[in-house]
Amino acid sequence: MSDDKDGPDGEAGVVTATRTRTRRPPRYKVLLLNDDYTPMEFVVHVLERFFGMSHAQAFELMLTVHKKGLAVVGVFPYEVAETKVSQVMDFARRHQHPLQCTMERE
Ligand code: TYC
Repeated sequence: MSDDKDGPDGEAGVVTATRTRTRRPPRYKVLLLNDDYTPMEFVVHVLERFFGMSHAQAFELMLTVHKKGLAVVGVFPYEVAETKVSQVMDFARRHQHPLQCTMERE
């Protein structure tokens, strides 16, 4: 029996096994590193300004970095992560603080 869904050779019921996989684009963690010199208030300001955090969120995350040495402050597509890192590094440099921000593939 052949119907409209059959191909030209009448291959009803044959499911093609090969399928192009849908890959989600890689994401990148933006990490903030602790140091002994950057003022806590400056770090809080950075987190509010460049990562859209509330003051309370920013303060809590700053303390996590201070205590643990580093923390992930956000996860983004490559170009967004790169922009955040540049913004933080430029801002810190302009204020003469040694704050370090890096990114790594998730
Ligand atoms: N450790 C710094 C201080 O005691 C504060 C600080 C927190 C610095 C987080 C960097 O990413 C940082 N002033």
